[in-house]
Amino acid sequence: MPDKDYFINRVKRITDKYDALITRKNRPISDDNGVYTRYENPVITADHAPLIWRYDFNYETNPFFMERLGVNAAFNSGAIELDGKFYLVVRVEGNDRKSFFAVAESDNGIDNFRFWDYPVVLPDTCPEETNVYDMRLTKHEDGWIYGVFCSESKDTSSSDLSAAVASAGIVRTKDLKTWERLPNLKSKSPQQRNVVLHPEFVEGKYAFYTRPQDDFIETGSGGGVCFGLCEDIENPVICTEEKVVSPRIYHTITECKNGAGAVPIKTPKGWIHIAHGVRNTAAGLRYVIYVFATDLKDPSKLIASPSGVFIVPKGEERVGDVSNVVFTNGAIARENGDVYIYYASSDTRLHVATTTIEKLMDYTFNTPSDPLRSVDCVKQRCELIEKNLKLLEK
Ligand code: M1P
Repeated sequence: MPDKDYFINRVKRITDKYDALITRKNRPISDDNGVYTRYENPVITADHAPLIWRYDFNYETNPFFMERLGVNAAFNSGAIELDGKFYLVVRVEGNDRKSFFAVAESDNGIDNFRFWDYPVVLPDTCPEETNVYDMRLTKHEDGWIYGVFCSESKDTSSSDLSAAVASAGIVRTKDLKTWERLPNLKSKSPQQRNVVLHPEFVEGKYAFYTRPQDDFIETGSGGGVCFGLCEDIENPVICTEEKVVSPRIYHTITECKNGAGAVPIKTPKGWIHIAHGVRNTAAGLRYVIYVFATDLKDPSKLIASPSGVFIVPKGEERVGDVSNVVFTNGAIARENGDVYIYYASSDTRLHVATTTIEKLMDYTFNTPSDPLRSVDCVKQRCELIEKNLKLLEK
């Protein structure tokens, strides 16, 4: 057994390192696209998980000061602003592969995020549920904050050990501390993931963006991000046809699948959605973030679809537990027009990109849409070049 000094030194060294990490300043890095700003450091990593979650601080039972319950990753986060503070409900994945939710808060939204002492304790009302992840936080006009997340269970009807079923779990809270669990959302689709609750009533009903899928991984006949209404949030059933809002399209970034991301942001011109699209490649699936807009009065109606990618994995973001992935399930739009987009890279860590409503609207409504064929894309680009050459010749 090591002597007490060894233990004390290790506790000090690890605590100092942790304190330095969570008080580190984050600096903007220049982004030439003019749409948003990226930052030097991730805002949350596995190393941000509090030491009291991971180490046993008792010399008698942990003389080597070993990590007992490690954290493997901290990524896809719901986001909300409450009383001027930034809160994330982070997907934390233990070394045991099970994910759970934990609240982290920051004063400025770009650095110094600190986890609360305890993770979120969800009411255990769903005995078959094995895993939970990717909570979207909706400040609903009914006065509640809803969390809609993926509730994953083993598919007991299959002989495949890995077969699983995804459905949309729903919780609600007023303070992010006490959570009430509601029944999982029912829809006609065998599985659902990436479900988002719209913040306003539509036709007097709760409105959900859904992502019907035939299988746990493959969306199959699921046509893309859909929209459906629900009469009673305490007995949540999609009672309308799930209408496709943002479709999967051949040879685009949504060909393989797509899914709603952050809760849509209300702007004077329409609801702006920051979503993810997936294509297949020889190196596996590539997840990128894209944007679309829907009508203010009828959020099931697509009104703008800027071409191509909005955020792609760059540099170190490209590598992680599931490489070549960026994914978002949370953004904060402040009263002053500032927007904070929380996106995770490669299912490993969480970043922020900042922009403004004005820039987001300009991007969304003035970026041309995808003409879908190379020949037309070249035509589109030549038109831009021609206009620019004329201007620059003057
Ligand atoms: O691994 C990438 C992402 O895969 C899933 O997204 P989708 O359902 O669109 O395939 C989610 O499990 C997400 O958590 C994950 O980041």
